[in-house]
Amino acid sequence: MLAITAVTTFLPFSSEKHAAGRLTTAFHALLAIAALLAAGMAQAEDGYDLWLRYRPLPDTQAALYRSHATQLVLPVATPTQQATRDELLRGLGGLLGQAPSVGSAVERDGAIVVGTPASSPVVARLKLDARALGHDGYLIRQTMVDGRSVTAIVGQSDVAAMYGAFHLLRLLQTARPIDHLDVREATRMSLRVLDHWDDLDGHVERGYAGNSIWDWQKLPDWLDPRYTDYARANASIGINGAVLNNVNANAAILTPLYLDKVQALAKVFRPYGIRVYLSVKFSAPIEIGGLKTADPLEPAVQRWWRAKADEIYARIPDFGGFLVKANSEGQPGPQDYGRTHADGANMLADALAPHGGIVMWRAFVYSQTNADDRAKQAYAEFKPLDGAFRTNVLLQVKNGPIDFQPREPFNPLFGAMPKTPLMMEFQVTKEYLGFATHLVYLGPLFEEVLRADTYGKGKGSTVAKVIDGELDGHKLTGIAGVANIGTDRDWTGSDFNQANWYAYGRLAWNPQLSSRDIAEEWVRATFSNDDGFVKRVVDMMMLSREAVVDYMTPLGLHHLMGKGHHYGPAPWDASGPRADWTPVYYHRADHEGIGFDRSSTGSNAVAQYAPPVADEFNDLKKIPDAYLLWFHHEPWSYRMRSGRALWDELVVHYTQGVDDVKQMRATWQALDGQIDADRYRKAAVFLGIQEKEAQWWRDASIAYFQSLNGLPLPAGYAPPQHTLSYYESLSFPFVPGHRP
Ligand code: GCV
Repeated sequence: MLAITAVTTFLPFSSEKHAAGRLTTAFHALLAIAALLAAGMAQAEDGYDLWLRYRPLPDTQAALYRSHATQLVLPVATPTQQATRDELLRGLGGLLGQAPSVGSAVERDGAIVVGTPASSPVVARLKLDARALGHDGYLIRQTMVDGRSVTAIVGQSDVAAMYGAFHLLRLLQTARPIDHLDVREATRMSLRVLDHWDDLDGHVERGYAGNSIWDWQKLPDWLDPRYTDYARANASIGINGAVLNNVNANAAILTPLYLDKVQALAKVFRPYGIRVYLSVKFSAPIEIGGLKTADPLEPAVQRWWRAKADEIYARIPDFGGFLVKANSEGQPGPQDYGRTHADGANMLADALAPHGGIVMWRAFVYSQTNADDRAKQAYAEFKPLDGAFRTNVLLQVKNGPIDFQPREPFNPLFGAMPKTPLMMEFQVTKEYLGFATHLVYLGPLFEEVLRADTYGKGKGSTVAKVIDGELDGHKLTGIAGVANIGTDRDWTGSDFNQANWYAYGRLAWNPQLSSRDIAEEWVRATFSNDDGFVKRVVDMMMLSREAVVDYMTPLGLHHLMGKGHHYGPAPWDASGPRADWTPVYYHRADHEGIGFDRSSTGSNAVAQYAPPVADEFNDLKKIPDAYLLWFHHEPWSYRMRSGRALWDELVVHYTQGVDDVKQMRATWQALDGQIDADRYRKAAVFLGIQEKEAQWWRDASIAYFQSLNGLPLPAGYAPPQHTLSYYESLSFPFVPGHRP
């Protein structure tokens, strides 16, 4: 079985496009052997193949599809066209047990015709108009060519046609009907980017899936086949950009030594429509340029960046641009020279503009010397700069005003800067949601934020419409996800974490999609098309986000984790170096009550939202329970909608979180035997870890808050398993993803 995995995983054509034609015959033979060996056997799986497993479909299903996949008619002149052909051969061969023949003319009923009007004479004759679908959009239509029935996949660009091919494969993998297809797909998001917080020494900041997949030491010579498989996976969900290095950037990435390596990666990704971007350090002109200053208004600094941009584009003509973390958490920036964020962003934008590059400037900015509520600081900094940025700058804004917590209200910058393209930043890696082992499907979190109504231009001004440009007429639009990818064999530290990469990509393509539908697609492609299995696993995934909120930070609590490494609960922590990194700053609990008063009687953070939203968050009668303690400080006896006192309600939620994990575990246990043993067992063991850690979060939190309020637990609720001092004594010096 291992041999089969190796065949499907490391097919040489995935990195050697030019040799693809010669290898097709060998490929067919290998597929036939693989299909024979696989028939009737449960195949060992290690998660490497992600949602692109292409395992044989049941015979009846495969037979139905075979009649619609008799032949591939497509051009193979460019690397993207070859990659599209290779993926279809791989996918159809794996799923149907036989790969179609490849040709340039339709020779039989059931051919699949792929291409653009410019690249394929057959497509040109079809006169199917995909122009309204944009550069990346495609259509899939059943139609006739010379009296033969065909499935046509048509886009305006090679990459669009490739996206269409992946769409067709997805339909097959998820056992959807493919006769009478009439699909039209377009995306409104021009930049759909993964941000890697990967350091040059292989460490991944907040990475829980091993080391960085970029093997900088062996680049540019050794091109790990993983790079191609990474690109395939991203292209399959429409991701079209990768920021290769950490926003806490090392200036060395801009030296020729590293630019050669970046160039090599860009070459691997290019056929898949993926551009590379780099995080840059604002002080690079000093660190690697020999200048005395990095002042953005200094002509020598401007010249340095222009020359650097020229140097990069000489190597990588389709280089995407820069991502910048400036004047944030110790990073240098324009404010070091008394300049604004706009001054800094515009200087870089001017250097990139002649080449068509863009700047993603991060709004994740707060300062320990600012006495105001941390949640208000980014808005205060950036809102006055609306309209001050060049047209090739996007402001990259985290989904919430603090930092990727299990639940935050949407960031008030969304809807508040109509003249500036705002780019969403989600975190796909689970820095605050249980690292690799907790099963937390992030689709509902992403969906909740995207559907939140900012009221920026009246009712219906959702965050999705802000970032996709609809609300304010922006053409340059984008979304970024902090990647959860590493060298672990399963890429993401657990099979279920793959769903978060997948969901991020699908929502990046179309922010209106439903997270439940995406979960179903993913489960079908990743595990099984058995309807009963799919329903139970999707239900479990949909429950998982609320579960983590409940066992970690219920009712609007936030930022209660251990300092620095962020592993486990530490609500008691009031230690240095700065108040806004301590849990006590955020929960403000004492003998009387709990919560951060951000209402009009407190920090007045509510005033940063449009009036209908501000009013809802400000008013105790209107605020949803989920945000109560984010915006209000209330006595422990505060009467909740449920009729319970706030303290009792907190305990109920903490306990519910643990119970939900127990239920998820039981669901998974009942599915034993329905998928391959290895992936089943890993998820089962991880759910066990999650249950232990959920209990730990509940108990430590309850023990601490009870030490302040001295109140009894509601009847029937178990006391913490250990004393508060036990929880406080735990120490974790070697947590992944963090350098002590
Ligand atoms: C890359 C949080 C994380 C940091 C991260 C930072 C950011 O503070 O803990 O690891 O740094 O956000 O997004 O810049």
